[in-house]
Formats: sequence, C-alpha cells, structure tokens
Amino acid sequence: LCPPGVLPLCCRPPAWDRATRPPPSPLQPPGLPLAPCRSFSNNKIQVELDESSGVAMMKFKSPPVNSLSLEFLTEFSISLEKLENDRACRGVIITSAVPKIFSSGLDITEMCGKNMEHYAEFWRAVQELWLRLYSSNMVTVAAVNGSSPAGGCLVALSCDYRIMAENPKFSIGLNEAQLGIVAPFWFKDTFVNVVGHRVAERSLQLGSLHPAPEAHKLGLVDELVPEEKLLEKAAAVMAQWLALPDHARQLTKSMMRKAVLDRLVAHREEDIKNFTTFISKESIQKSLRMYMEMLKKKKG
Ligand code: CO8
Repeated sequence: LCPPGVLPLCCRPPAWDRATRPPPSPLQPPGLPLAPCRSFSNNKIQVELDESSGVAMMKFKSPPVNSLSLEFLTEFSISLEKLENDRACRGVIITSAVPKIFSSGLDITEMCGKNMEHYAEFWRAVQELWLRLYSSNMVTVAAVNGSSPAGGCLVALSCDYRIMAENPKFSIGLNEAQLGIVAPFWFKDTFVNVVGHRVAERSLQLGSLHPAPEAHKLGLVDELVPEEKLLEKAAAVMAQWLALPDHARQLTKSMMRKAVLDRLVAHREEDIKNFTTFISKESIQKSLRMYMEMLKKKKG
C-alpha cells in the first residue's frame, strides 16, 4: 500500500511488457501504415514520440532560461506520466529548445517573497518531478545542450545517461551554496550516486559550476560531443540501452536507486517543512534577492 502523499508511480509494478506494442486495431484498414509519430505540447514542454523506435524526444521550451517554475514542474511531471503510461514508449531523451541553456534550475522567483503555502506547493512539485524522473521505468537520456545549474543539473543527474555539448562555455553543477542555500539531502544523494562522495562533497561545498570538459572528467556527464551531434549520439545511446530486455534493466535500476527514493518518500512532509522554514527566513530571502540582483547587474 502507498503511504499517504506517495506518488502512485512509485507503487506501480514496472511495465515489464513496455516493449510490446499494442496490436493494430481491427478497424485499421489493411495496408494503411500506423502513424509513426505522436506529439503533444503544452506551454513549456514539447514531446514527440516516435512509435517505431519507442523513443520520445522531450524539449524544454520556456525562454529565456527554462527555469523550473511551478507551471514548468507540473507540465514536466504530467508529460513524464503520460509517456510512462504509454505502452509504445520505452525511452525519453530530454533536451532543450532554448539555445545555450538546458535549464537554469529552480525558478528563484518561486522561492522569493511568497507565502508559506506557496513554498510548500512549489516544493511538493519539485519532489514530485524528481520522484517521477528518478524512478522512471523508461530509459532516460539527458542531452545537455547548454548551461545546467542547480535544479537543471538535478534533472540531468536523475537520468540514466548524460551527454553534454562539448562547449566549455556551458557549465553544470549543484551551485546552491553560491546562492546561500543548501542542496537538500536527495539532491546530494543523487549527486553522490553519480560522481561519488569525495567529488560531490567538494563540489557541493564550493557550489561549483563545472565547464563541460571538467564535468566530463569528474564523471558528472558521461560523454561530450559536438553540439550538432548531440541528438544523434543520444539516439544511438538510447538504442544501445533499449537493446536489453526491459524487465532486467528496470529491476537493476530500481535496485540501484530504491534506497535514495525511499528516503525521500519516508520523509516527504518533513522535507517540505524544512524547506518552507529555511526559505522563508529573512536572511535566506535576502541572499536570494541579492543573487537575483547580481544576475540582472551582470546583464547591464
Ligand atoms: N530563476 C528565475 N529567473 C532566472 C533564473 C532562475 N533560476 N536564472 C536566470 N533567470 C532570469 C534572469 O534574472 C534574467 O531575468 P531578466 O531578463 O528579467 O533580467 C533572465 O532569466 C535571463 O538570465 P541571464 O541574463 O542571466 O541569461 P544568460 O543566458 O546570460 O545566463 C544562466 C543564463 C547561466 C542560466 C544564468 O541566468 C544563471 O546563472 N542563472 C542562475 C542559475 C542558478 O543559480 N540557479 C539556481 C536556482 S536554485 C535551484 O535550482 C535549487 C534550489 C534548491 C533549494 C534548496 C533550499 C533549501
């Protein structure tokens, strides 16, 4: 049974037979090809599912910086759920339609000058997205085609594989400390699971944003490729992962990630309380305001 407040997704049995496409409808006129592609789009995210390969392409399209606002997070979670429930979909490539930016992380304006109810609603949406993505039965490949700080980095870290454009101007990392805030334990756990304890500890304490070549050296991203080859490479990696039986891969993924997922599920309400208490402190609000001002000044 699901404990209260737990995503139904976490409690669902894995879709072992996801590889099996539904048989053609008896109403389908013979000789007419099935639609090879299906797409859906909302304000912030566009998704295209290629039914012949079982791979969906999810593109963030929320300029200027794909910041993870409450609306973005909600659309992201819904899009993932749709794909997860679609028997024709076995994998998703996550990338950005905004030049030079993968995602600028959590939308700081959602954490500034709002009331406690808003902070709680926002944080629940952040948790929800992470729980869905990290526990996904699909193969998830991040094609990181731009900068990806903080929450943007978490999205990439939560995927099964990360390929980044080899442009040294693009950086990635959990830079929360630079904003005067602290990455929550499940951000940290996800990071440790990718790069190991020592690298994570140093990088988190310093709030480092690593240029693409350094991120690759640290193991934060698995591969670097020229930007124009990114999606082609992501498709090739996806095909490799999908060549394995879904059930073996899914059970292995679950075994590797379960402890970290369970920890948040068990402490979800406490984590929301910690966040709302921390973020509403005047000293933290002041740090965030100063950080936003710094971003604006940098521009002018
Ligand atoms: N949230 C809201 N607005 C943002 C964000 C953001 N994360 N990032 C950028 N913006 C805004 C800028 O203020 C600017 O607004 P305006 O046009 O009104 O001046 C606009 O987006 C464009 O930004 P830039 O001019 O800076 O665009 P660039 O292309 O030059 O640079 C970058 C893009 C590299 C993404 C740069 O904007 C940047 O570094 N942004 C900050 C990224 C960041 O530090 N994000 C951290 C967010 S916190 C988080 O994700 C985890 C929090 C965990 C909370 C735990 C608490 C307990």
